[in-house]
Amino acid sequence: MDHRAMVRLSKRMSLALRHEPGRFGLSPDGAGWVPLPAFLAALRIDRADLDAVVADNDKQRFAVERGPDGVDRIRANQGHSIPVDLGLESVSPPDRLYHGTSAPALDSIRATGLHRGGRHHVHLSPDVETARRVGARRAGSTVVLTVDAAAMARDGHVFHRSANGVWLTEAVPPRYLTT
Ligand code: HQG
Repeated sequence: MDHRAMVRLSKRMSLALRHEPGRFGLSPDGAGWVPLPAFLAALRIDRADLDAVVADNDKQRFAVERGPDGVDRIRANQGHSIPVDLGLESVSPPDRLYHGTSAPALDSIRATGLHRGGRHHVHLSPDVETARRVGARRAGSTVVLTVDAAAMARDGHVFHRSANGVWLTEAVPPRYLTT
């Protein structure tokens, strides 16, 4: 598979595991896992292609492991819009986290803070470079906001870190944000 084919397959896998499993005839369990044999059949791919995407994925979006029934299973590490409980523990965050977005969203973010939208959490990056890449997916010039995660944690906001290092929290009120 060339790089473009891998990106295309990664997007289909994300769609099936995070957003529209029903469209592929799949029903993830409560923690988001799908048995690998069913997943391969639903997406009409073979194990080698799947392993290539899982291993090479720039953001380690997927986890594959042996399930308690002895069957391999797969899930997305984060980013779901379907209801799943990833079972992530709450962890205390670094003092600062970052959020990349686009300039047109700034007024609204300054007024109401960061919202999770269709996802389960607001996604925050551990460093400016990563946040810039996330923000660059949007039209308009990229803006990186600094989140005072230390103050949020002091004030009782809960943070999780996904298996691929993305920081997650319910919402970020405007007072913790600076540009
Ligand atoms: C914006 C990708 C206006 C927010 C990335 C963002 C990430 C507001 C957009 C992961 C707002 C939501 C998540 C407000 C938030 N007013 N706009 N009050 N609050 N927004 O895609 O953080 O490739 O749901 O700034 O790499 O961009 O999917 O979130 O622009 O890790 O693995 O609303 O998705 O990972 O967009 O990206 P998203 P995100 P994957």
